[in-house]
Amino acid sequence: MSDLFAALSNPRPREDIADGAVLLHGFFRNTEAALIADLRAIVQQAPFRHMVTPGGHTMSVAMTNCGAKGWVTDRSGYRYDAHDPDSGKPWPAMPASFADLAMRAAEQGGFQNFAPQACLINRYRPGAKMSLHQDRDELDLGAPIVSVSLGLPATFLFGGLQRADRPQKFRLEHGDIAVSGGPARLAFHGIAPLADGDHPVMGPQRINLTFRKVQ
Ligand code: MD3
Ligand code: FE
Repeated sequence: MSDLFAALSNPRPREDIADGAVLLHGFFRNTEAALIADLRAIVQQAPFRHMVTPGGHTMSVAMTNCGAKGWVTDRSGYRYDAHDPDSGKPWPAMPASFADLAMRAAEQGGFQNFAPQACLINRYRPGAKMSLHQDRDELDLGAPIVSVSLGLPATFLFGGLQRADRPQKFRLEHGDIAVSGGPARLAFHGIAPLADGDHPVMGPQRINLTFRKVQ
């Protein structure tokens, strides 16, 4: 594809949403084959599961991980763990296709040398949501979080540093990447209940990959 055609077919590639937060629209559109093949292999080794929050609620989003560490929750709390609690095995390694994409996106967002240690993989089926929350289980809050969306579109809720701040809404589509760091790193955010649909590549679901430096 020529650069001119790429630019014409992706008219709004970059959307700055706050100081430290940017949406990169269509970042991997049309080049997702390796990413999706690697995703399928991870999910075969470490299947999606619905985890339980410390409060005893089963999450509507199903999750798995790849990388040296994975995010888990159960009745005892949230933590990063090197092992999949369902199998006792280490999480699948982070594929180069994942790490390279995250690093290139972080660079576009103004964060050099991003080296993700964990990739949390979220699966939303229609109706699944993620309530407003902060990501604060990572020790190094100087590193950004890079999030990659695949499949059905979602409404991303981006609030402020206080839970009560009214969130702004942004649409996240297949191929979009969000980079959140700096002053936006502790912003409250969430995903509205996923609307019904059937994505041509991913089927009736949305998958989100979030890349994190944990330690
Ligand atoms: C803004 N995931 O896994 S990604 C999560 O689409 C999570 O599955 C959502 O929130 C999802 O924790 C949203 C976009 C995102 C991720 C991390 C952020 C936005 C963020 C951290 C700070 C501010
Ligand atoms: Fe989050």
